[in-house]
Amino acid sequence: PLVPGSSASILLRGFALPYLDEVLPALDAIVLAAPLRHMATPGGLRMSVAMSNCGPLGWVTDGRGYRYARLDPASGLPWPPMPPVFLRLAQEAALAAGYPGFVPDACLVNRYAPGARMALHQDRDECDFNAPIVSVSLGLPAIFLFGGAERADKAARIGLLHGDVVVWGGADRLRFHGVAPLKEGEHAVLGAQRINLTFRKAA
Ligand code: MD5
Ligand code: FE
Repeated sequence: PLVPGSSASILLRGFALPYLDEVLPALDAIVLAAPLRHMATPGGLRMSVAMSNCGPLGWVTDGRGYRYARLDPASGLPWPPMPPVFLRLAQEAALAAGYPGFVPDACLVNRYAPGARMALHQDRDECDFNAPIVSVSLGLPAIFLFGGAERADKAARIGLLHGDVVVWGGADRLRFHGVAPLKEGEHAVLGAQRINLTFRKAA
């Protein structure tokens, strides 16, 4: 377990590393077609994390709320397709964590520059909370905040490194979670940023 009392999430250290020769060029193509952008929360605040998506559905936020959308609001075009290596990585990680048959239809690309953070929240915009979420960390290390079922519950701090994959499932799927402000640094492969790929079954 990730922390005592958590049963259904698994941290797979370095699981993504063998995939990166294919993943990184595919990621470059995605952010060329659907550039990373700072979206606004429903309350009108600019998010410090820059985001894009690939796959049939993409997570978006604006003054109308949070939702999954088939089209990139910036271009009016469908999001770039999910590269086969992304799907393979997500499915093989889910299988390794005990979740066979995971078929993600959304991949959110989160880009953290130094100082960027994600406040404690739950992922509740998906239709099926029984499906796990697979997250892939790339670039600079981050401190992940793994909270409880209530916002006020104390969060455990988990260091996530380049190539780490976490499969969030079962009872952990609806825990509050976030990312502490990214520390300055220069990663040998990714430079001064952390990228997180989050694979979900949204529909
Ligand atoms: C990140 N992104 O590192 C994280 C990885 C997001 C987000 O939180 O919403 O884009 S996904 C971590 C996650 C997902 C679902 C459940 C739990 C954690 N959890 O129960 O702790 O950019
Ligand atoms: Fe989240």
